[in-house]
Amino acid sequence: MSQVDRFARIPNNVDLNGDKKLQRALEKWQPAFQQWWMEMGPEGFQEKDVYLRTAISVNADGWAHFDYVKMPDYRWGIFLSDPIPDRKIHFGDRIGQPALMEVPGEFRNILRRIIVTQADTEPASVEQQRRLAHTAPSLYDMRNLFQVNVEEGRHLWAMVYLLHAFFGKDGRDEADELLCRRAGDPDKPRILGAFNQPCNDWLSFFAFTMFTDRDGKYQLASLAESSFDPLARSCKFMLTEEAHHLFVGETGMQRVVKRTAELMNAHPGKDPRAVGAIDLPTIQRVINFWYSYSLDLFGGEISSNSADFFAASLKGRFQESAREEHTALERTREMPVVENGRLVHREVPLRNALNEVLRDDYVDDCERALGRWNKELEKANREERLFLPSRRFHRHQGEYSQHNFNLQGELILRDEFERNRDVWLRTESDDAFLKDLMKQVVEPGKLAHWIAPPARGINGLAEDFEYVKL
Ligand code: BYC
Repeated sequence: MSQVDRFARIPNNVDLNGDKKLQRALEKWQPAFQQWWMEMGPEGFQEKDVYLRTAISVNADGWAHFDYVKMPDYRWGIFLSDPIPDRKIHFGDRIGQPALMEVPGEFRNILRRIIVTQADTEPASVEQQRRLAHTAPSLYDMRNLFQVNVEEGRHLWAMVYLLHAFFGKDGRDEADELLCRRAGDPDKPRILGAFNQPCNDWLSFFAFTMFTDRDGKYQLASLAESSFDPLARSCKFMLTEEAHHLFVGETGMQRVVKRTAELMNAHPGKDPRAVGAIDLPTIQRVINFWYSYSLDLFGGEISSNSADFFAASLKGRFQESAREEHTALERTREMPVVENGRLVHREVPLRNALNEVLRDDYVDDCERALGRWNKELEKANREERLFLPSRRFHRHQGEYSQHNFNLQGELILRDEFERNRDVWLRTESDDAFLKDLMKQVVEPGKLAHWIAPPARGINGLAEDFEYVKL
């Protein structure tokens, strides 16, 4: 088991103390990170005591410690899951060879690009969410927001460690750049589309942690299969923390849907907005918006990059180890593509379709969560149902991005899309309504009118525990 140094300036289980050059480089990056956190982290709450969990080991039983912490004092550290002795590469063109402990020259550029892309999403999400605490529906939710934020910060550390440790000066420069780009800034935007979209209300926050963080789960899981062992082990441990972020999103949406159904039943015939509920069409539009941007995060349906990543054994499929065939050669994947103004089926070599294969697993997972939200409607005897739009709807990357589709995935003309835009996608007036509705609630145990209470508190504590001391 790897030794965790909890009390070092940078907590770690990678023996930083034994590599003075790396330690110095990371200790130089640390104040820049902290400055970024003060500038771009949660606005207005940096001095408050927050009941947070901090990673302190990589043991499955008891990896986290819970206590009050001021966010700038959070112990962001570097944790890799324990190594597997004599690990062998289990997919791609290098099956059977020993896992890589260093970066081979020929893979340097693509591996760096994968790591930088992963890294860039972490600070981006913190930037997108930095003002949300001002409208938190409860102390419980505010605390969850901060928990997600500090852990995204730790995930940035996980990737920056890899850049510093394995990519020399290029890696250090990339690590500096990660603190310079800004979510939504037209002059220095974040790399991937979803991370430049505004996330200014809690319905968007829950949809983001449900759909966008869930892309994170699938990307991290495929990188946890990587032949580059330090990346695989970093991602494996990140997934442990990620599970809570997905919980926040999925149950947050569920609590909103539940409350809406209650208020609709209590006030039959009334406009739900007039009785302080978030109406189902608004919830659906917010789902459509974040789901479609999150689908884009898997990249193009047909991608030579994905084939290269797999061939080089750098990025596998979801649960690659559990699959039967690990070369992904000699198989194809059928998918609809647009040709001459019509949707037709095309057979694509499997290696070029791996983004779509990963998207399949993601879509199934999203459908499962939708089922739970609809269960709330069913339990309340409502007939309305929420749904996921077609994966072709409102896409900005890949095969479908040059065309227009309706929610069912039928090819339509641009005019028709534009005529329906405000019915299908969140509008400025939705944003204004949500802004007006969402007011901060800070009394322990109390909740905003538009959301149902959580099923239980954090870490076995009561719902009215003082999760943030204001
Ligand atoms: N926006 O061959 P293509 C998370 C670019 S989220 C903008 O179609 P490829 C988290 C692409 O970079 C998980 N650009 O796709 C969640 C390429 O550009 P270059 C993050 C995009 O390369 C919430 C070009 O289009 N992790 O952890 O097979 C909170 C053609 O690309 C987009 C990763 O992304 C887009 N949506 O796959 C906090 C894992 N999509 O190179 C955290 C690492 C594609 O021609 N990244 N492009 O300039 C990857 O594995 C791949 O880069 C992608 C794209 C899956 C993103």
